Amino acid sequence: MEGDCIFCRIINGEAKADFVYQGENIVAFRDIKPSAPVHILVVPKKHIRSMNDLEEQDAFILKEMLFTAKEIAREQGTDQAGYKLVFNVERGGGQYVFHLHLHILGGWELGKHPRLAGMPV
Ligand code: DGP
Repeated sequence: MEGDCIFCRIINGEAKADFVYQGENIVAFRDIKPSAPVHILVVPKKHIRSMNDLEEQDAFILKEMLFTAKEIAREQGTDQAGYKLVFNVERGGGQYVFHLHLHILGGWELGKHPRLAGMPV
């Protein structure tokens, strides 16, 4: 727990979030500033600053994050159409909150993903 970390405060119930999953090691909640129709953050309860700080002993956390993301994508109905999983790493990678998290971005109509604009699909 880092006192000034917003994700630690959400995990501890000191700040509100729209949770979609709460497990022993991992939680997931909706991003406050969504950049996709479905935008959910998968967050370990343990405070780890970024992917750069992930240690071998925490490999199980990464595994749980990925499998939880896969399950949430299915529950949100975006698994078949497709989705993105993104880790932003440090400032240069666009990281803003320095508590490890995995973005699930999806819910676009088939062929309407911004990356595919102008491409024949
Ligand atoms: P990143 O750039 O990878 O660090 O993304 C951090 C995301 O966290 C960003 O998309 C906005 C989201 N976010 C920041 N503060 C809050 C908050 O207080 N609540 C929720 N639900 N999301 C937040």
